[in-house]
Order: sequence, then structure tokens, then C-alpha cells
Amino acid sequence: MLGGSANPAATRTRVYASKEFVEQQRRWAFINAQVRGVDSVKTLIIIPTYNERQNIEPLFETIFTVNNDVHILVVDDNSPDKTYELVEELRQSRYLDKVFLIKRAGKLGLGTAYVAGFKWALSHGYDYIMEMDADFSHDPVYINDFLREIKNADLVIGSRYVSGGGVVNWGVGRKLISRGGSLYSRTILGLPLHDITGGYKCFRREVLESINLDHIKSNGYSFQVEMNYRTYLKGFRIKEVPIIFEDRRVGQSKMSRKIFLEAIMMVWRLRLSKGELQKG
Ligand SMILES: Nc1nc2c(ncn2[C@@H]2O[C@H](COP(=O)(O)OP(=O)(O)O)[C@@H](O)[C@H]2O)c(=O)[nH]1
Ligand SMILES: [Mg+2]
Repeated sequence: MLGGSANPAATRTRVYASKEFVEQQRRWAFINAQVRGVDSVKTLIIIPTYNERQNIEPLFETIFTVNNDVHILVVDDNSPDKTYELVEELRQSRYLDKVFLIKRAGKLGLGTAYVAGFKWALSHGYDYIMEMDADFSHDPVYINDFLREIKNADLVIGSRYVSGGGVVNWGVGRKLISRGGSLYSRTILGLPLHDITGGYKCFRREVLESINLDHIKSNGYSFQVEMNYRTYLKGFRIKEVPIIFEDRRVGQSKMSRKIFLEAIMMVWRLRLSKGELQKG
């Protein structure tokens, strides 16, 4: 039945969808997009999780209290505590268009979790792409500082080692590893940054588009170093904003000796591949 009366909505559409009407709609959409300008900028916060069930609900609540416009993508590695189940439950009950989930088969590491998240962000049209840990070490209160600074930078790094930044509740050993790690990579790579290993940051999509994400070498802690180095070598503007980093209150750290050793070796590998990294 052609344009049948059985479906009044279809009939209505057919009647009003004249050529002039469609043209006018197009013009309005165009003007709207122009007027919205920067407000239509889309921000995604990527949160990798492994056994973060206790943190995830209060974390979502805090993030959306600080900024209700951002979206969140959780990349969960099949957490034994079923973090992904709670994420999906919250998504369906409260955050349908704001929270998204990628669930991977097993613990594949932080670096590949972020790469999966970056690819998803690029293919879904996000302009600003943030990284954040799930354990409240990265206080959501800073989100708006990142979003303010990214307007005049290509990568904004939350820094514990600039004036106004700091670390709370970490033992001497962990502090030494972190601070030493930054100094070590800064010296070997010639990076003019104070906090090179931190994972609270915000990228402009152009940075991620310019890096061949399939060529990232690191998966553990050196992932952050590698991303900073690649961004720097490509001549992008990097800015550090102070953050106070507090050790997790619940759940367990996934830092291990193996991850630490990988980072030490990786800095040299990165330095030796400088030419290659500049290109891709
Ligand atoms: N998807 C995924 N997330 C991970 C993995 N390892 C750690 N994470 C998450 O990455 C963030 C940082 O890890 P965390 O254990 O807090 O490291 P620490 O703060 O350096 O001790 C947290 O949100 C973890 O749940 C992993 O292999 N896969
Ligand atoms: Mg942590």
C-alpha cells in the first residue's frame, strides 16, 4: 500500500517532507551547529578497570556532579569482581547516553585498554579524550581544569610535580619510584615535563589521530611515557596542570615488579626509536 493511511505518521512525513521543507531543515541544522560552536565539543573520559567494583558507582556520581556534559567509557578486562556487570547495570538504569562499556576477554594490560578506548573515541567523534584511573587517585574535581587548559594545548597532563601538585598517602618507596621514574625518563628522552608517568590527562583528538595506535610499544606504566614522548616529538603543545594525587582507599594496586622493569627498559627502547616515533 503506497504511503498508506494505515500508518498516519508515514503519511504525515510524506505530506510535509517537501523539497523546500528538507532544504529549510538543512539550513537550520547548519545554523544551529554554527551557533553551538564550542559548546558542542564532545569530551570522553576513558577509565580502565580491573576489580574496581567498590569505586565505580561513587566515581560516576562524582564525575557527573563536577561536569554533567562529559561521557565515560569504561574498558574492563573481565574483572573477577564483575565490575563490568555493575557498569552495565548503572548504564541501563541511570546513564544510558553517557556511560559506555568495552569488555575485553581478560587482563590484557593498561596500554592496550587505552588504545582500545582511543580508537572507540575517535570513531565516535569525540574532540577531547581524557584518561582517568578508577580508584579516586585522580580526583574528578580537576576535570574542568583540564577542559579549560586544553583550549590552548593539545595534551594536558595532570602533574604531581609542579607547584600546587603533590602526592598524599604514598609510602616512601612508591614516591621514589614515581619521582625517580619521571626524572629518569625526562633525562633520557629530553622531555621538558615534570610528571611523565602520570595517567590523568586530556588529549585533543588530532594528537591521537596523528599517532599510529597500532604501533604503540608499551603496555604497562611506560605507556604514559610513550604517549607523552610521541606527542612531544610531533611538535604538539603540552601543558601540565597541578593535581594532588591520593593513593587508593579501597581495592588493590596492580603495580608489579614486572611492570616496573618493563618501564625501565622501555625508556631506552623509545629513545633508540626516536626517528621512527617521529614519523608514526
Ligand atoms: N582494563 C584494565 N585496567 C587496568 C589494568 N591494570 C590496571 N588497570 C586499571 O588502571 C588503573 C590504574 O591501576 P592501579 O592499580 O590503580 O595502579 P596504581 O595506581 O599505579 O597502583 C585502575 O583504574 C585499574 O583498575 C588492566 O590490565 N586492564
Ligand atoms: Mg591507583
